[in-house]
Amino acid sequence: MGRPAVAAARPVPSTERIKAQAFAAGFDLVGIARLGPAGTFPAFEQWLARGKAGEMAWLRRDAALRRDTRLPHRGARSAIVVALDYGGRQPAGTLARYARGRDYHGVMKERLFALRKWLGDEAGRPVRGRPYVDTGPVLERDLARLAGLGWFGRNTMLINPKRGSFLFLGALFVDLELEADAPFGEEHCGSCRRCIEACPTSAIEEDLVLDATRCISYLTIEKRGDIPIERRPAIGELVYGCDICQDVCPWNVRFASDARDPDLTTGSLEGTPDPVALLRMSEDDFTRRFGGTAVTRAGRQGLARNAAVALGNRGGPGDTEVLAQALEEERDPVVRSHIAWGLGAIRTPEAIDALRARLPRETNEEVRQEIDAALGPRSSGEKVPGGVG
Ligand code: B12
Ligand code: SF4
Ligand code: SF4
Repeated sequence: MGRPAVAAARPVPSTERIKAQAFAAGFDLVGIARLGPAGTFPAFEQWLARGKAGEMAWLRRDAALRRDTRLPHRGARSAIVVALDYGGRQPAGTLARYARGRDYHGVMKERLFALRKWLGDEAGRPVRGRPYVDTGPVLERDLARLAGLGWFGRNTMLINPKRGSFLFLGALFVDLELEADAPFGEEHCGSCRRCIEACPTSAIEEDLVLDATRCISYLTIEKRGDIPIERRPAIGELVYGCDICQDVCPWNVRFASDARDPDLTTGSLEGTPDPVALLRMSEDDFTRRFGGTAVTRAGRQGLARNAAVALGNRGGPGDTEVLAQALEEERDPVVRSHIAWGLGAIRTPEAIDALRARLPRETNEEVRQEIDAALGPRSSGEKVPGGVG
């Protein structure tokens, strides 16, 4: 009996070939970074300490591992850092562009696993390593800058001078010593402050700090349970995520491209889904419609809650009736609370009648308080965005 043939180890492919393979796999930018201390970790620690992460406890749990990119995956030496352009030129809508296609985590990881296999085949030995796409304790923008892919804009986005910022970032960590690219050393925001001025919730502070607790992306995606009342008016009609600080950025105005990647665009969701349909969705409807997309992160409760806020802010013809009916029929108290708020925001005599009619029948204490507040005098909100991005 002969022993199975073992492929002889060969030299690792050159960085030029690795990059060509990554481009062939569908990535739009590729750079190589040597793993080591993350330069912006002190900024991340301060951001956490100042409470800017809100309730994103998962960021705190493994915070220390973000200090140095050698920590998350033992034995890794280099990262092949990639960006995938998801098409900033798609029309603006109430559903952020990044979430309209198939979930990018899966798309990018599949490609990075294929790249690892190709590396192993080429080198004649298995290459150890793992892909990171928003899924591990890695400061991905820090790593992308280190790999030469772009600079940190004032809106904190990683901006590439030829593609703008409508990019997903990811990295394949490998146990190979690869020749690293030069870090991106320039900064091209200059005196521009358009993102700061356009942000409807004033979430962008000076010095590249983003207060996530004010950011519509956090409020509509990451925040569980209630959205703080004082934040609801400024969310406008957005139902999932926010692209405003990228839409106004001159680098996107100039360089954003059409959505081209078939893995992301096939069967993609409409940019402005009907909030009435979102509010009325059952769990099964939600899974059928949003399964396999990034929208699953908010869950049915989160999306229906956001739709109630959007309807309250829109206050269009028929919205009072929709909310009044939902106040009676909705079973989830978190969603019901936001429906009550929506009626209070619309404030027509019919909306007030619906709230008054519900109050004696409402058994949930939190919802009762929302109805009381909605019936009371309106508190002044923040400025409301005129459009949807
Ligand atoms: C938590 C998180 C959020 C939070 C907080 C965002 C934030 N800006 O902090 C919320 C929910 C608000 C969010 C929103 C969005 N996110 Co997000 N998010 C993340 C996540 C998981 C961690 C980010 C983090 O560590 N934040 C902490 C702060 C301190 O770091 P940072 O914002 O990245 O800031 C960097 C620089 O600006 C700089 N910096 C910050 N402060 C300072 C201070 C000084 C002095 C200096 C020198 C530098 C500096 O250093 C940081 C890099 O280490 C990353 C994935 C990852 N693992 O990295 C995705 C990620 C950043 N998100 C992404 C996307 C697409 C979005 C949205 C566009 C989605 C949407 N349309 O709604 C918005 C954009 C909002 C915005 N303007 O940032 C992409 C960004 C791609 C890119 N081109 O930059 C990432 C990389 C996911 C991915 N793999 O593609 N996100
Ligand atoms: S994503 Fe929207 S809310 Fe968040 S910082 Fe940008 S403009 Fe402001
Ligand atoms: S809008 Fe202006 S300040 Fe903001 S990230 Fe873009 S170039 Fe920088």
